[in-house]
Amino acid sequence: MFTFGKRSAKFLIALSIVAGLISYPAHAQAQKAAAKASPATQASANDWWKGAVVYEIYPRSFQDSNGDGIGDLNGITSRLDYLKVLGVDAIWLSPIYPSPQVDFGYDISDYENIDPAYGTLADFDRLVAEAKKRDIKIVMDMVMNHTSDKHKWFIESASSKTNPKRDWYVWKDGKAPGVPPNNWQSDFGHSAWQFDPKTNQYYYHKFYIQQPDLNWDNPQVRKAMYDTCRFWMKRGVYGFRLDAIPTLFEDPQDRDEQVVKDANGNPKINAYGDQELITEGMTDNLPKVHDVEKELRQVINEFPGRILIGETYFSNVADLRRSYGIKNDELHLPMDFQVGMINKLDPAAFRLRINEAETQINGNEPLFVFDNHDNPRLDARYGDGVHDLEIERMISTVLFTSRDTALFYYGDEIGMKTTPPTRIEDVKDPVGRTGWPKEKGRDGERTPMQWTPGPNAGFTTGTPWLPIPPTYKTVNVETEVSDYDSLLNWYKQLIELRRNNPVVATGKNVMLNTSDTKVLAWARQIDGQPTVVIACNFTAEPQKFAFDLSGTNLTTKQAKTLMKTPGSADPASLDEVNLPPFGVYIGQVQ
Ligand SMILES: [Ca+2]
Ligand SMILES: [Ca+2]
Repeated sequence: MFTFGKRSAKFLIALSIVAGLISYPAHAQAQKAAAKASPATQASANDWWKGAVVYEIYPRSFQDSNGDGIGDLNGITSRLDYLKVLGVDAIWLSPIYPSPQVDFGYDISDYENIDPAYGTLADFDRLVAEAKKRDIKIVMDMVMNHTSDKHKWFIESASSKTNPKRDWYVWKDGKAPGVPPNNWQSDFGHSAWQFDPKTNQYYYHKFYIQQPDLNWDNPQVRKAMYDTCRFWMKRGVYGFRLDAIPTLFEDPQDRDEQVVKDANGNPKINAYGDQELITEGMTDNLPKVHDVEKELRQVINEFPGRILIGETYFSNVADLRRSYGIKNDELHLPMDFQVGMINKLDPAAFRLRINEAETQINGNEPLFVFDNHDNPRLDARYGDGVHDLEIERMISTVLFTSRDTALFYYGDEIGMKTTPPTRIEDVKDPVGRTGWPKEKGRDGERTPMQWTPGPNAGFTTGTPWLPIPPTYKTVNVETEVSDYDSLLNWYKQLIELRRNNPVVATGKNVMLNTSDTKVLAWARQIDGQPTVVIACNFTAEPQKFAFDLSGTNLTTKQAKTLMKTPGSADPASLDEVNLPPFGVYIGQVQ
């Protein structure tokens, strides 16, 4: 049994649900009342995604329901109450389609079914229905750049040069016998061209050999993929996360990519031992992508309230802005990795990037994301090994109290640690097998969700497909639920603050103390409503911080504390905020 200490009744009920002590329907009325006040429901229903909280589930690793060691749809359905209480508005499911699993689902062999490892279409329908009861929307991953080489389209395409589906993929002659058409490389290492002896041509694969690229210049390909989107929207799916969307097109002249040079003018060599190439404009980010994004938006618009999220790794805000469409007629939410992947605790960099998202994307909604299934978890990219909990608290504060749609990755909320394999024979991700030992692959951020301190962390009764990290005894939902100062409860409170305070949900972002090198501070404002101010200490030393409100219209320095680092004192005024190492203060100006 848990000991709760002195907590509000509301919090007790919520915690009990999280712990699975009572079921959701018993509490439905209280949730409904809470939902009434939420800004998301005040906005027009079709704009539900603005200010929403989106949770990425890697289905293989979330919850196993049948003891085969692999997470599945029924497992996800059994954890919806947890997500409801956490405050999640939508779930993005990494791919669950039939797949040979060469790239764990990002190699799809049938776009309109469910992989038997994850369940059935009936299981999927039940997941959608149960999620809907809890006002949680399902967003599917959609992989449009390539299929599996086991997809019937590719099998037909590869069968002969005259097959009607030959032109559905990117086939080219070699430059000479044994020489590929050009120097393009796979993002997963080595040449992007695979020779097919049967038809004496090469096919192009931006990713694995088993992931041939579709030819997006072919209108039949476009129609097939758009119909697939309709298929899932009819089943109640609320939109798509478009995998690798900037890579749809390649240079029509097949020109070589340029080699990146190091400081001495020598070719730069990457982790796979290949020369690093400049992909921009050749196999990445071609202008024609925007034509497809516009067409997709039209397809999406056939169903109200549906959204397009983009996997858009851009190096500048202009490309990000362009992805929304010149007339805001492309992606609703291209991911802004420029904030989340700064990967060092530099307040100036955070200030610059957050402000760009606020001021340079035509007033559109930014989508901030700090973590996903392709990158080491937060501890590995931002932690110092000493204050990881405090740093993760701070990062989550930036995520949930900025003006954005907030996307986070399963396990972030309990502080799961990156746990890469230590021996090559244990590596499941082919990226790690190709790149070992420099590149250990992505297994380390895909370990099973840690639910309990019990056997296999409550993930499975069988043998988990990836080992459970040793941290699970303390880093798990059940343990953290009963600790008021845990990261899990910090997440829950932040999300609750965002749901209940319209200024935190949608107010404009105004950066404060803009030359401070140690503290990142900003204000959230809506005319006529109390301003909310936030300060995050980006250093391992305590800071005495004074908010500089000169960039705002505020005249008072009196504030009510909304949230603060556990154990720290309420400040007497905004001139004297004592921030512990990596500490956080959120106040409402009076
Ligand atoms: Ca299973
Ligand atoms: Ca492509």
